[in-house]
Amino acid sequence: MRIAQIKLRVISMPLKSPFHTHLGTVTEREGIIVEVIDSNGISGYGEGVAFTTPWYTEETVRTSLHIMSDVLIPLLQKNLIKHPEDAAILFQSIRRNHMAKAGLEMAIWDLYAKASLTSLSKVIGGTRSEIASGVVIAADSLPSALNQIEKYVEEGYQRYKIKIHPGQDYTVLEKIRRYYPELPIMADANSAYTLNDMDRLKALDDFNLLMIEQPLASDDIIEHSLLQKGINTPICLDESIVSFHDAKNAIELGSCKIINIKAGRVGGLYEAKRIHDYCLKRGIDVWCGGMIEFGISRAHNIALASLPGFTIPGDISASNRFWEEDIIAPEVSVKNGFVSVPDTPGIGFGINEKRLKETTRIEKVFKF
Ligand code: OSB
Ligand code: MG
Repeated sequence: MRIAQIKLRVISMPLKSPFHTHLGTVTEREGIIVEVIDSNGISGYGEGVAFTTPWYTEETVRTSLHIMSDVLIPLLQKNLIKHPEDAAILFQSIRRNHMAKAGLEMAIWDLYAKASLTSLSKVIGGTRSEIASGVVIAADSLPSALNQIEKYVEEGYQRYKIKIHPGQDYTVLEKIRRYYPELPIMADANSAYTLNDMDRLKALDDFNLLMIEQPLASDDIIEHSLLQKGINTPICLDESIVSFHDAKNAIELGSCKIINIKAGRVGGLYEAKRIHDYCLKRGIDVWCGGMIEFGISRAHNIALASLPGFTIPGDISASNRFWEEDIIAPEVSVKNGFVSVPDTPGIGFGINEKRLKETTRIEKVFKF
């Protein structure tokens, strides 16, 4: 593999409707579209999924752009990459900055798969031809949450994730359960609770939730193990798991029964796959998390979720869940609750050049 050029584009797009969590509201999404071009003119695409501000992890669009431009791309310029795993291992010399690393590493995976005329799913060991699709409800009121659920039920989604925080938990879930006694629902707290809320979280056992995601601190593993001993609802970790090492420790300590894998959060597909493989061996269910992403990252998520251990529907919704018009063509669509896994080379989605152009705010080119 000979990299000839890398293009970074910072894009910006409004969401169709605001995304509310207790940490803040997202109305406009910025992201970094990474294009890695080889000496034959083949382009591989990745997406830097950090947000504009560091509300979910410490990275931002600007720190990612800096780390990619001034640290990671120079490493790629100095070292020959024969396989995407070489890039993942090369990047291990740099601490953290996982979303910056993942954006580049995943573009290299797409390029590698395209150059091998193989789908990305197949290259990483995917076994599914379609994946079950779940959707997130991030509303600022109960009526709005109920409206959203009603709409998404019509669209056929197979799992519903409700954002909760103290005061917007028991009563909200109770109402939802009253209308939808059988719906597969789960809750995501994005670290809104502490161990002092043990009773409050125990009370949620009433609702037969598939799981509760990241109830306690974003960097905690120990306290989650104490919480899991006190409640029946399975705990799923998101923010706390930023590496294979974290996943191993959390499983060992009984801090969670399920892991949400996001390639961006753990530094790329290589690390995501290591976590997946370990969980599969240990009988821990995993699912693919979402980042309010554009089509490139969505396409990578589809390939990742085609691995055998992804047994629970993830946050992989249709392009039209968030966007009027996505930057890929065709867009990701959900039919009868499933997204089909492309079998064409690479991520299997093309670029909507017009949409990419009109949303691009910054463009940087690096020649090799
Ligand atoms: O906590 O899983 C999360 C979105 C942005 C940042 C963090 C999270 C989320 C979501 C999923 O909940 C959004 C999606 O479907 O893309
Ligand atoms: Mg989460």
